[in-house]
Parts: sequence; structure tokens; C-alpha cells
Amino acid sequence: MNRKSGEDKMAEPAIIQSVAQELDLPARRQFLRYAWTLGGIALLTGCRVDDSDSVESMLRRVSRFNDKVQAALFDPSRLAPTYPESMMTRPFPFNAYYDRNGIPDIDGDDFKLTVGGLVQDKHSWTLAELSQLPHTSQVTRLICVEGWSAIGKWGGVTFSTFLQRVGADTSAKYVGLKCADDYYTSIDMPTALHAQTLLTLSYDDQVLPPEYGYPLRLRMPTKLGFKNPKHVVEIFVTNDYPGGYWEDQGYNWFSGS
Ligand SMILES: Nc1nc2c(c(=O)[nH]1)N[C@H]1C(S)=C(S)[C@@H](COP(=O)(O)O)O[C@H]1N2
Ligand SMILES: [Mo]
Repeated sequence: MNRKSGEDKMAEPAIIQSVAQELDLPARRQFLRYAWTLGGIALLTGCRVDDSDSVESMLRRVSRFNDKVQAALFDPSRLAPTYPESMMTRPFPFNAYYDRNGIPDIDGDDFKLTVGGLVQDKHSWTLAELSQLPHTSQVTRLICVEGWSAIGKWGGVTFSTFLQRVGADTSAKYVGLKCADDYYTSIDMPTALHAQTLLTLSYDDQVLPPEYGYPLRLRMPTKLGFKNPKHVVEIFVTNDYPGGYWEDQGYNWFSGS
């Protein structure tokens, strides 16, 4: 993942403490027992990227972090914590596999969201059509495996509402998402239908800015940051495992609830 300059990053103990505070006592104990792994990730993200041994051990640690800590952090049957707007992180960090000058430049007037796979209605959606759907918002925390987290406000359409509208086969296993920047990811159907999974069109009550995924981003507070695709251009429902940009490089697929 892209290495970022210091200002956006929370220090390692701060992220561990802030995440731990959100957990109830048994989960907090479990989290703190494994928190050293997060420290390990923070240290290892500073590894030389041309050193394949270091990269591999970083990926192994990230995967271990996901496997052991996610159960405490992300419970599918519960709602993720929400926050008052006064707690929003300003400015909200930007992160991608490229730096800011790589942010895709998308013309909203021409934009169409492709919908495919196991759905009844395969018509493509314009932004005007998407904005007609019922709108809701949430203030939640985005957690990146690189060792930072931040609180933001996203607004949009509850994803389960959208899936209903397109007649998705909700007994299918996966929803795959493709992005304008060649990023892609996929999620399990229970997460797609989770009450806090939003197909977002806005950030902080403004049209979603380019750096946060204009014009469309799927936001799930029950999944790690890299499972939250920006610049979504295609959504498909499938029983064939679609993988993902980081997932295919060894990151734990579930990465959340
Ligand atoms: N299309 C796309 N989506 C993406 C990424 C990306 O590189 N491209 N990076 C992911 C990662 S690793 C993180 S942590 C979050 C960062 O979101 P932010 O820029 O809103 O902070 O976006 C995720 N979604
Ligand atoms: Mo991330």
C-alpha cells in the first residue's frame, strides 16, 4: 500500500487505544493481547519494498492480524460504533495504491454504474438515478491495516436497498466491485446486506470528493479500509469468488465481519 506522510497517521499506541476503547471488556482483552501485531504491521510497513522477505512477512502479519483480531473488532450481528460529527477526523486521510496525482478524473455526466451477474435488472445507473434512491448517512471509523484510523461521515443509499432494486439473488455468495482505477474487491453477501453497508455519493454532506472515491464508493464500517472500494464503476453478484486487488496479493479476504 502507498506509504503516507506522518500527519495523517495516528501513532501506533493511539490507534490501539482508540480501537480498544470501542470494544467491550472480553473483546478488549482479546484485542490488547494481539495488539503487538498491529505494532508489528506499523514497523513492517516501513520495510524496504524491494526486499521480498520483508514484504512477505508483512503480509503474513497482516493476515494474522485479520484472522485473530477481526472476530473481536467486527461482529456481523452487531452494528459498528457511530460517533458525533464533532469527532470527525479533519482533514480525513487519503489513501490508495498511488498518490494524489493518480486519482481518477471522472466525468459525472457521462458516468454509468454497470450492474451484472445474478440480478434481474441489468440496466446501468446514472448518478441522477442513483440520487433518487432513499438517502441516509453515518459517522463511522475507517480502519486501515497500515496502522491508522479516522472518523468520517458518509452519505448514500443503503446497499441492501440497492440490491433489492436490481433484483439481486441474495442467496448468492459474493458481490464483486470494480473501480475506475483498476482497483477491485469483493464481499460476502451478509456484509453486502448489513444495515451499515452504504453505496455512498457524499462525504461530509458534500458530493463525494475525487480523493474519497467520486462519484461512488461502497462504505462498510464492518470491514477494513481496503475492502471499501472508491470510484466504483461495476457491481456484480456471483457465486464465483472474485478476489480483490490486495486480497490477490495475500491479504485476508474476509478482513472484517
Ligand atoms: N478504488 C480504490 N479504492 C480503494 C483504494 C484504492 O487504492 N483504490 N484503497 C483502499 C484502502 S487501502 C483504504 S485504507 C481506503 C482509503 O480511503 P480514503 O482515501 O477515503 O481514506 O480506500 C480503499 N479503497
Ligand atoms: Mo488501507
